[in-house]
Amino acid sequence: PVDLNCRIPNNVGLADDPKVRRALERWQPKYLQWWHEMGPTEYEPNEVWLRTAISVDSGGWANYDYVRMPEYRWGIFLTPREEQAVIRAGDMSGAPAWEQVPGEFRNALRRIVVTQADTEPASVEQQRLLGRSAPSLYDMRNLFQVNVEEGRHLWAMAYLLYKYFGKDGREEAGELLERRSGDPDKPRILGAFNQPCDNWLSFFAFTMFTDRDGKFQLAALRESGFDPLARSCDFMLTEEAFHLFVGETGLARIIKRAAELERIDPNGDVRNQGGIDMPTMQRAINYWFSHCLDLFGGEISNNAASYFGAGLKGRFREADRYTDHRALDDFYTLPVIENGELRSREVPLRNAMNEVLRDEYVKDCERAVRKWNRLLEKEGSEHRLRLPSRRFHRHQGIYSDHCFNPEGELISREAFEAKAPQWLLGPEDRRYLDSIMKPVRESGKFANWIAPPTRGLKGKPIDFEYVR
Ligand code: BYC
Ligand code: FE
Ligand code: FE
Ligand code: FE
Repeated sequence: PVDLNCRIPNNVGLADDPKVRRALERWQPKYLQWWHEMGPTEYEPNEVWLRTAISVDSGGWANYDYVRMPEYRWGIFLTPREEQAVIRAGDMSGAPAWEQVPGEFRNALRRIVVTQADTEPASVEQQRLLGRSAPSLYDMRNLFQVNVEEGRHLWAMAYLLYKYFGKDGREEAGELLERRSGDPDKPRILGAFNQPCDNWLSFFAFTMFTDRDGKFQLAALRESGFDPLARSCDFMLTEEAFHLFVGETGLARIIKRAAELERIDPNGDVRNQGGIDMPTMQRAINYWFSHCLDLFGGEISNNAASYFGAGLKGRFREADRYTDHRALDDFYTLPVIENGELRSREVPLRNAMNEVLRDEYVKDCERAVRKWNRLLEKEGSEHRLRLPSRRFHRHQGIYSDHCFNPEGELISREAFEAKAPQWLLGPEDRRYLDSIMKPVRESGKFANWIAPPTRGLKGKPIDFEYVR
């Protein structure tokens, strides 16, 4: 049952857990202060048509209403317990899942929870000024929906820290509100969460590619043997689906509009018409996709092997798709660099678990790219988009000390530097994007560089006043 009358709406029985409830009630004003300083501050007075989780079953969950963001009721929701949850991966697979943190995995689990938690406020910080240049009220509302839900994901992880990790957990929960995206002295933990996301092309690429890392990491964690973490992540995934929708359809709408402008312009020059041309789109894809590949960690990783072995993380749909949950006998073949050349190498499967998850991620991204290319074809454009090789522009793992072109061929650093402006979103693109991203505030109107969506949200028309 969901307790909505509590200061913190929840289905974890906070009312009967005074110690944790009081601790979270002390954290709440600090969280709100952080939101006030680092969230979409300029829009605090506005009413936004937001969905709020009020129950964990599908019917009551999606409750839509006008809400001022600081009054959004950030709550703690876990998917209800299964009768007999079991450890789904690793050495102990099949044994009963843990309701408490096992001592021997305490540090590893805390680290996973803190890393997951840290990305949530980071993304709000990265996106805090985008309201100013929103291409429509519909898009502005979607931005804010994503922001408040990332805030709720932070609550989900803060709850785990307070409930299960004692004094360390309390300290970590405090620090989550102190690190800042991009701050050289106290940066966020993972690379992509310190990159600027200051225009709407980057916002849509971020929700397409970075939130999609979230989808796959959360999917790995929903297979965790630590049941409270598994059930938290399971519920977070239901919210994540909307973030991915925003990203994938946002990029599709830019592509559609670009194809229209290409037809209108006598020279097919999309920038001349104030749109976002496909070479710029390709650079945004290259930039965000490569940074997001880094979020899966090293290709060959002892951390990954021990997380899997201990049952802290599973593979994508571990319980449904695999029969051998120990993964002790198999190998994974991947290209490594030896003596300046790419060579195949076999590594024990457990050590390649980051790469196994990255494979699922890449497949999902490829599906979206195929869809965009069908759209380009349908709209009569000759342009086609593609994902760069997973070796291109990496900052983590075995490829990060070498340079590769988007086709994945080893090249010299000089050759890479010389081509980087053609391959990656850069200062010239940012200047151009800033110049076209003028806010549009009239209901039902859209900036020139993006097509309207095919329909509004939750039965509302496209010209509904999503923010007022
Ligand atoms: N940046 O063995 P390795 C989301 C570190 S997104 C900086 O290769 P491992 C969301 C690593 O910590 C989902 N450092 O990697 C999306 C280690 O450090 P130490 C977030 C990095 O540990 C949008 C060293 O490099 N969730 O929810 O197997 C909006 C070697 O590590 C990076 C999670 O990440 C990097 N990219 O895997 C809002 C799930 N990559 O030991 C939200 C929890 C690696 O040398 N996290 N390092 O100090 C994990 O499971 C793991 O930490 C990782 C890394 C998969 C990220
Ligand atoms: Fe999230
Ligand atoms: Fe998300
Ligand atoms: Fe770089």
